Amino acid sequence: MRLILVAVLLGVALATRVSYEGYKVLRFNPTGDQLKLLKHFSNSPGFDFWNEPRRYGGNLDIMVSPAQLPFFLTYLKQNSISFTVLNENVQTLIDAEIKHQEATPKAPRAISFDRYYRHSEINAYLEELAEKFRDLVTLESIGRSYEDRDMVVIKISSGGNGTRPVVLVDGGIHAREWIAPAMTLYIINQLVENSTANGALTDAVDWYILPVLNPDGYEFSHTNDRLWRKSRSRPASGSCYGADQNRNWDFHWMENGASNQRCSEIYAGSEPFSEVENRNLRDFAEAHKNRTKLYLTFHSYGNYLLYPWGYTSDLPSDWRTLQDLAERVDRAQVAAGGSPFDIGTSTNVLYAAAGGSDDYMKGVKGVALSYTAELTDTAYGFELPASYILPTVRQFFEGVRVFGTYVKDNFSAKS
Ligand SMILES: *[C@@H]1O[C@H](CO)[C@@H](O)[C@H](O)[C@H]1NC(C)=O
Ligand SMILES: *[C@@H]1O[C@H](CO)[C@@H](O)[C@H](O)[C@H]1NC(C)=O
Ligand SMILES: *[C@@H]1O[C@H](CO)[C@@H](O)[C@H](O)[C@H]1NC(C)=O
Ligand SMILES: CC(=O)N[C@H]1CO[C@H](CO)[C@@H](O)[C@@H]1O
Ligand SMILES: [Zn+2]
Repeated sequence: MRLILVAVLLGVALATRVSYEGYKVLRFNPTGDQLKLLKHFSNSPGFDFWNEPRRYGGNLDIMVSPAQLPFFLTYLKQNSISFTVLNENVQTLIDAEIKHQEATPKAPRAISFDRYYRHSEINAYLEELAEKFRDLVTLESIGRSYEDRDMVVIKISSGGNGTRPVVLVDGGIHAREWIAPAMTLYIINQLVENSTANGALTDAVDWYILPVLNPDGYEFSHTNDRLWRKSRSRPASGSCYGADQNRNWDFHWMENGASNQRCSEIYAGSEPFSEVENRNLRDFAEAHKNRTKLYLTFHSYGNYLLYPWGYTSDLPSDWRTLQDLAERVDRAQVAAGGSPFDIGTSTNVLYAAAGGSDDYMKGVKGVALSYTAELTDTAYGFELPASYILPTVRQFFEGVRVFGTYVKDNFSAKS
């Protein structure tokens, strides 16, 4: 009986997974005119823009369904738009990933970064650390997600009684960008469990880290649709769930690079802060804004290190400081074996997007140093095999070390 039940449940789970069989990812290096043509497809069924070119000559990757492919290829030919095939069949990678996720032992065991962890495993890890490292770690629930998941911030503080400068970190605002929560977990792991090597980063600075800012979307991307991006809030009408949480912050909301169409991947939400997950982080950031000196939010992919503004191509008055620090971060991660990041404002000439968390933290919460990191530039895009997790997060941790050292050197009382 039980076996049959398990089989039935498994069947249901498998049946509800979205298939990307025959979907291809095409990579373009479009001219300005070509980009205009290609952008017409950005909200069409069967087309998924995996990224946006950040600068002239940058890459644009578009996933196309098998149904749309013949027509699209003809269109490209007629308009003399060249491309390369980045991925022949997205489902092949997803199948391999599912197999690996299932074959690799799950928690409880020492954290190992050899697979992507589920939201419940991530929270369990935080609890384990809070129990084992009572002098260093406390947890704070900042609220529940739309589907009632606990959003837990880990506070790493070796003392100072709440007077030290704070570095605020999050990841996973976009569900399918799995390397982002993995990066936040590695930072936690290194700051807490590798204090011999990293004690200097926590002896004068407090770290507040939210591993998954979109837990419902993240889980949905594990169980139903690997390439889900948005939150999972129920629409007032229609069948398109969720909003792009990185268009939903209340700073120049909807002014640029966002959509008011519910089905769009960049739907900004019905109003600023329509998404409860963002409200939760907003309130937490408000409570600690006096001490927060640096905000760092992880995404993938493309190897970009971006700072405000995203809503306009205007530069903030302190852009030199932001640029210089980003360059130092990049040098450190390159020295650790990473490939170089493109550095600049989120708008970077071509692609404005208002309502992002980095703009909000700087523009509203007054966190001068605010960055978005788009990790990895492999041909896998979001479908980064688990074997890449450890090298990726190790390399970028050296950049995180530069961020933390900068905050310590510039903002701590050094008492
Ligand atoms: C920390 O703050 C509390 C209350 O604000 C105070 O009672 C305590 O003495 C402080 N501890 C240190 C080490 O400063
Ligand atoms: C601790 O940090 C050092 C220095 O970055 C690194 O070489 C080592 O691999 C880390 N150890 C663990 C267990 O992560
Ligand atoms: C932040 O600092 C300002 C001015 O120093 C003070 O008025 C305010 O109460 C502080 N807010 C918090 C949340 O500590
Ligand atoms: C403004 C300021 O004091 N900047 C300093 C921050 O700390 C770094 C060292 O990590 C210095 O090089 C900067 O001059
Ligand atoms: Zn993203």
